[in-house]
Formats: sequence, structure tokens, C-alpha cells
Amino acid sequence: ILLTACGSSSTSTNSGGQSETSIEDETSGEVIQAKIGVISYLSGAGAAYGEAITQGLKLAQKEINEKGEVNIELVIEDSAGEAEQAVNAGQKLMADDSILAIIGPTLSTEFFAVAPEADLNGITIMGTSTTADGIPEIGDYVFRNSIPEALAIPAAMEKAVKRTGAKKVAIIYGNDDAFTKAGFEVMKRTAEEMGLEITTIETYQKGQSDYKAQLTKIKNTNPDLVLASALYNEGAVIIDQARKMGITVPFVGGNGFNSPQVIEIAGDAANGLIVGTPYFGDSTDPKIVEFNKKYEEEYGKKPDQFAAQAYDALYIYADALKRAGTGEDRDAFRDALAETKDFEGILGLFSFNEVGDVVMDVTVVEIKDGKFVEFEE
Ligand code: 1QQ
Repeated sequence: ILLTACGSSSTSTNSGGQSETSIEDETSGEVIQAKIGVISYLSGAGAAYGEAITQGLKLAQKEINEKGEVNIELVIEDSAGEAEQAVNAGQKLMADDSILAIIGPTLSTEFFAVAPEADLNGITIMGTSTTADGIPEIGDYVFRNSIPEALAIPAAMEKAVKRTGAKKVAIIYGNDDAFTKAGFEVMKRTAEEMGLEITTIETYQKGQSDYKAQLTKIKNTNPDLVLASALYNEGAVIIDQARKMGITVPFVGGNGFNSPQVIEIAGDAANGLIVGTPYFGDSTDPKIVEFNKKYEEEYGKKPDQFAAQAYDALYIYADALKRAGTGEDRDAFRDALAETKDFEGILGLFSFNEVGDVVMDVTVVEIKDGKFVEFEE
């Protein structure tokens, strides 16, 4: 059941000054016009994720529209990191026939609430930051371009264990969020596969501020590594309190730790965190260097992984639009998107597998002296 639009928290952006009149491509015919709905975590404790994502999208939008082949309008809704608000935003977008497809929401917890309905309504939805197992399997209209935890966490754990010779690991995770739970499952499975002893499994809830009970138990079991599946607002506090309690061993984190907010909040306590990502900010790859430069010019700060993935996501949509040849047919767009293969984004070659999941490479990074650096073997 679709709700009709109520209230209006959405913002519509159409950069490049091309909103009023349809402009002609220099070489051939009509510019393909498309309206894309965006559901993003823009207010509340984890708003830095959504801010990075929407900035990445808007930068890509500006460049894509300047090229003149397609003209994308973004209709942006705030989900506040809440599944219910994300569902309301999704229903509003789906009910608007002029919206071709959706990007977001930000969290897997939100995405699991919205995507089944999008799939039923035959509107394409793609996550740019959703990493839990089972996302693209929701349905034919459901995609993501974010590297799943099932790829990123084992890559980070393997490097961490190889370097430290770790045999014993403790795990801490949030047990009320789809992403933190999914990350935990991957950590546990990977530890078992690697023959590591799990000394203790500790849980916390969203918004918790005191982790002493959990960290005391972890400390008493003397692990060689701590595996943490958390969003940045809780994860940064956990690592900070751990260091203050004398837990000095490296942390291996899930995707939530890929935000510079971890360093912002935890400061030096974040040193020794190891995490898998498709984006390494200080990469010498010319595509990344160029992206960083343009992003800094636009927003006065460095991009992060979430901005980079969102930036690539809109280019992936634009590429599908060109192949679909229309910005109005939801099915034609879905079919063109599904065929994305070896698309050259700033994060490397990108393809979807048969279920709409990501095929691409993972980099492992660590925080050293208050900075993400490439993990050295
Ligand atoms: C998920 C995530 C979060 C870290 C996105 C911000 O990976 O919810 O799947």
C-alpha cells in the first residue's frame, strides 16, 4: 500500500542550472531527464554518514549534468537513521510516478524495511553503504554498490591475524541493528574458520554511552584482538573507553568504522583500528586524487568512503540511464542497471553479480597517528 505525499521535508536539487528547460546534447537528440529519490541518514547521531553520501551524490550530479547527456534531479529525504522514517520517505518517493528509482537508505536496518516494498512496487532501489548479508537477495529491483561485510571483514581479519599472530579474539557488537548484527555473524564465522578462539562475545544497544561492563569482561579474557561491529557513534566511544581501561590490542572493525568521525570522536584512542574498505583516501590513483580535489573544492573538506561510494553510485545510475535510453520507464532502467559490467568508477571496475551484489576489490586500512593509512603487511 502506498501513502501519498504528506508534509514536505524533501529537497530537490538540480545543479548545473539546467532545470527549467530541457537542453540538447551537442551530438544527438534529447537529453535524458531522470528524477532519482534519495533516502539518507541526515539528522541524528549518525548524520555524518548521510552528509557524506548526499555530498558525494550532489558532486556526481553536478558533473553528470554538466556533460549534458543525462540530466538528473535528486529528491532527497531524511531518514534520521530510523527504519520507520525511512519507510515513510520510501513510500512518498514510490508514490510519485515521476521518480524513476531510489538511492539509499543509508543503514542496512533501514534498507531491510524499505527495499521489499520498493521491489513489490517495481522501482529500483540501490544501497550505497548497506553492507549486511542478504541485501541484494531481497528482490530483482534491489541492488547495492557497497562492499558487503562478508568480503570486507575477512580481508581485515586475515591481515590483522597474519601480522599479530593473534590466536584469541573477543567480539563486541550492537544487537539491535541489522548491520551490526550481520557484521558480528561474519566476525564469528570468520574467527571459527580461521581457528581462532573467541574469548567472549559482548553486546550493547544503540545509543549506549557506558561500555565498562562489556570492556571489563573483554579485558579479563586477555584477547589478542578485539573485533567490533558498530556504527561510528557507538564504535568510537567503545574504542576510546577500551584504551582508557588499558585494552591496547588492535581492533578490527566493520564498515561503521570507515567514517573519519571515529578519529574525530575517539582521537588517539582510534589508533590501532584495522578495517576493510574500497576507498583509501591517500591513494595515488589519479581517479581518487582528482575526486578528492573536486570534493574539497566543493565542500572544503576531504571526502570519505561513504562519499566516494555514493559518487560512484550516481555515475552507475547515469550509465544505466544512457543504456536504457529513457528516464521514465522504471523497468527499462532496472534491466539496464542489472547489466552493469566493468563500469569504471573511481573505486575501480564495478559489476553486479547475478543477484545484484558487488564484485570489486577490498583494501585494508588502519588508523595510525590519527590517520587512515594503508595496512602494511
Ligand atoms: C550498514 C552499514 C553502515 C555502516 C552504513 C552507514 O554498513 O548499515 O550496512
